Amino acid sequence: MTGYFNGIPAIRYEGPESENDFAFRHYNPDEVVAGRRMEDHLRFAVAYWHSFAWPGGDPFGGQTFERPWFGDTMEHARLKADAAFEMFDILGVPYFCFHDADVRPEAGSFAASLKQFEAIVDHFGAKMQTHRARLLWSTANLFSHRRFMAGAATNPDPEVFAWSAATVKACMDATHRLGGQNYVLWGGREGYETLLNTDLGRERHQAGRFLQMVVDYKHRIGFKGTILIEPKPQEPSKHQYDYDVATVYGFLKDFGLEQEVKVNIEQGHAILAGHSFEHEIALAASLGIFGSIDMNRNDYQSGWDTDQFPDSVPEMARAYYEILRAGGFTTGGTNFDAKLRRQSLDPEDLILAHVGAMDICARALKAAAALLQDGALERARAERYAGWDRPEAKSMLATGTLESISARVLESGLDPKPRSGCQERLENLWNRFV
Ligand code: XUL
Ligand code: CO
Repeated sequence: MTGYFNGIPAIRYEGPESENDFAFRHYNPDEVVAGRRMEDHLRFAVAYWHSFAWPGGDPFGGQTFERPWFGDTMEHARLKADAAFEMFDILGVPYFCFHDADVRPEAGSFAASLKQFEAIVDHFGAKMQTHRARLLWSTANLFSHRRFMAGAATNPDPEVFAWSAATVKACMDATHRLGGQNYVLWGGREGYETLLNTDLGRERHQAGRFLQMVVDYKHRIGFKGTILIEPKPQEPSKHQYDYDVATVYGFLKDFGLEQEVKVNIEQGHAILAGHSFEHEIALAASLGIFGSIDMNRNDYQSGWDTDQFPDSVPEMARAYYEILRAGGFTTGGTNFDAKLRRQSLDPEDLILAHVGAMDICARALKAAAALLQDGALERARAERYAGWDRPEAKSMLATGTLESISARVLESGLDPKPRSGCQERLENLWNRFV
């Protein structure tokens, strides 16, 4: 025991009337919602980087947090892992996620860093024998170190491409060894600062080849998890190639990977791209590439990626409605890629941030499930498109030509009548459930 969370009890479900801060009011893992245990629907994961590696800095000031595991030695890294698994137990979360750089100190060479990484992965393996948390996904940090300042796979220097490929191999090996459910690629520096020094076509081709190598390797080692790309439009780079779901889909099609790779959608990134979270989820589902979510909001005024814990049931309900409509998660889950505010210094803050977020997601899931089960919204949607069930409409779409359609319009004296979209009525319906 590290003692870091001393005095904080394991969090249990106590129901909506509870006055205990250290209790769930809505998240009841075993409660069945729409035919599935809540825990199996939501598949919560804690993000190692924000909860255990982030020191509390912002562009105007450095570290505010003091954690006993902050430091560059392997002893620090092991202490951090021990504290992390203690927190997973307190929260009862089924999953966690990490980058290589979150869990091990970097050493003087690639080989030496790899050795330290493998030692920590062994430590995780041992912890997972005696603790419940499993690995939802891991990923390579190809953006923090200065060697990646001009990109990883898209770097003008082939040596950085090689370093990045070797790093991803190591992270995929770790994910496979720990039984991870997915492997994520977020292109933090895969983009550009200025077109004046950038060969956009060449960089995109490098990124495509890189991803093909990742998929090849997945099959060679027999990794059964899902490869996920996490779209984001900008920040840290001015423009990132994985801008949003639509852009990623075009990229996957171009490189023949649309059956191989899905997306990890983050609410804050959707907002930066000028979309809603539910838009990105619904689009990915309709394209057959929905994978997983990072559940962290952005401040709507700030214009950057503030990575805050969710605080709005109505907003999250929209997201879970789309996820349920798409059939729910398979290998994906709800990863809290969220960090405390930098004044939230205490161990309690770390626990309570997750408790509140898990409760919000649970309420949102229940509201979404109730509305889906009620069926009124889906009936209204089906009704709106009912004309397309008619045989002549079906054959027009399947085999029509402009000439044949034009002939039919002239012959029949067709005169379409506008109908209400009923938006306010549907919003009223929605608000009865949330
Ligand atoms: C950055 C971000 C990352 C990815 C993993 O905005 O979301 O933390 O989730 O690299
Ligand atoms: Co993320």
